[in-house]
Amino acid sequence: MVCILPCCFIHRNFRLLVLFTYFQKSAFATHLPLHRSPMASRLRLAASGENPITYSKSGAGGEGGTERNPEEARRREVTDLGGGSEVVHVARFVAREAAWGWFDYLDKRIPWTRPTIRVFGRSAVQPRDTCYVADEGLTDLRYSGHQPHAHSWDEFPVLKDILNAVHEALPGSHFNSLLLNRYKTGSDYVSWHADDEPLYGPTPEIASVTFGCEREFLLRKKLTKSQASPGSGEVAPKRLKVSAPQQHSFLLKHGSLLVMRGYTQRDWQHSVPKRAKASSPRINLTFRRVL
Ligand SMILES: O=C(O)CCC(=O)C(=O)O
Repeated sequence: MVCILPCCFIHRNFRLLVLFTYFQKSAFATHLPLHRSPMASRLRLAASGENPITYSKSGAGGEGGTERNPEEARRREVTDLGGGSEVVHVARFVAREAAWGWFDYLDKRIPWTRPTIRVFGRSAVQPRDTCYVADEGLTDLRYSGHQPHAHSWDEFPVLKDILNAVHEALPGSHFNSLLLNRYKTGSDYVSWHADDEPLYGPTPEIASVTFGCEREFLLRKKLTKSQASPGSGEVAPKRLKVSAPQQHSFLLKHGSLLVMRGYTQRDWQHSVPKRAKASSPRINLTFRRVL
């Protein structure tokens, strides 16, 4: 008896100690900075049910690596803008590490220029860096009085990898040209416009892939003629009531894909406004099909 009592006491306390250590560990584990390790970030994505396309290290920034996750399609968000216009958003299109590999490659290897363009009859330096890549023999692209030089895909093999990934995600698409933009800081932007140049036809599909700093992408409905000049009728209305255009906002994150379809270019405009808080560069690729 003398011997049994201390033994029970020690045994019980030992169990308590084991339980305490276990709970302390698991509670601590949930507060570990998971995002710091690349492996952990993949685990975190897997745990959250997000299924990015993943590329082997050699594919990111190298040529050809394509270890893909075929379940990527699950995470797409479709926004019906009405009137036959649609936007598809895939927040995790490219896995984080691969996307940083591509960012570094594009940042260093693309021959970025900042051309002078014409806006509302005035010359101005375009408020972002740009580059254009296209198949040979296509109609030249011209916007804001500027005709960019068309580079060949062969100069940038990584762009072919990204193009293949986009084609895989969007069955039936056949992009043959690409406009690249680099926003160095939050002061760089693209103002309201539509990619409604006739060379893309009436219902172009435009696929936009983002790397680096996340930025807001805005869409607003174009005003109809009567909305744009409400006083132009025979009888002037007593009070002009111009309603605000419909607007949508998407936060385009590192490795995301946004697709504009249907009549989006005919009926809507888009922009990436200045943002003081965006302190690091963003690279955006818009894949298009010249008809
Ligand atoms: O940077 C973006 O997300 C948009 C680029 C764009 O509007 C364009 O290339 O026409």
